[in-house]
Amino acid sequence: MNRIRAIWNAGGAAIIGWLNIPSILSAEALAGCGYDGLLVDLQHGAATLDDAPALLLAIEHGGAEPLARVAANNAAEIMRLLDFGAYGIIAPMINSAAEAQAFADALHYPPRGSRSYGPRRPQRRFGPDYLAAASASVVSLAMVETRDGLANLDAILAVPGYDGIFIGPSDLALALGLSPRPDNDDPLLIATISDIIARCKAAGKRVGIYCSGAAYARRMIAAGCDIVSVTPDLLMLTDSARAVVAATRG
Ligand code: 3PY
Ligand code: MG
Repeated sequence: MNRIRAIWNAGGAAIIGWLNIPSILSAEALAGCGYDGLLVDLQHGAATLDDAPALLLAIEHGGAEPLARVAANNAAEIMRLLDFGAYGIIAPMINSAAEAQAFADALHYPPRGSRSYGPRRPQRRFGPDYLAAASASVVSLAMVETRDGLANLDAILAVPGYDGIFIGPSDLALALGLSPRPDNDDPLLIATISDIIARCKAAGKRVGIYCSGAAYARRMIAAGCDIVSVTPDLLMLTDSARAVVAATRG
């Protein structure tokens, strides 16, 4: 069973980490730090599709559920990541019901979707029963973070075959005419996030959000989020490096 889905089924919220740095050493180590899942960011992180198999393997070996954000809502990329052992897919900038439908189709084998069969790594985890387990083994979140995505949210939510919405607060801020900044608490942004959460709940979909710090992530869980990401690896590294240098200078 996918760890994140198990947490959801038990009524909890999942906490995931976010990798911008394509290092198997830090991926494996961070995966053992208590995260429920660890995500390889192929959109804004440095990892390419070629880096993904080793990173996903290192995350699974380290003890967290391996996830990936694709660079774009591209069926071929999604299917390759699933074959390499990503058990969660986040697709950026979903703007319409048709885009949500294309996302859902890529995630499932026929007759439910159009995924092509060749599950190189999942077969090792699930054995010969993988086909029966495949759909439930993956958690899937479509990002709503643009003006079109917001305008079409109800139609996007009406599409079956994916778990829910993941909110990108920086792009969402831009869509609202605000400036993107970490853990933004601009009242318009917060009201929009609350509205998205409420509409996801009403539609029976999961909802999550990208966070920079623990306080914002806790606030978002309290607001109803089923999954939060906290804190991107590069930010943790630079924050602690600054603190160490400052403490040493005295
Ligand atoms: C956003 O905040 O727009 C994101 O996509 C998080 O990386
Ligand atoms: Mg974004």
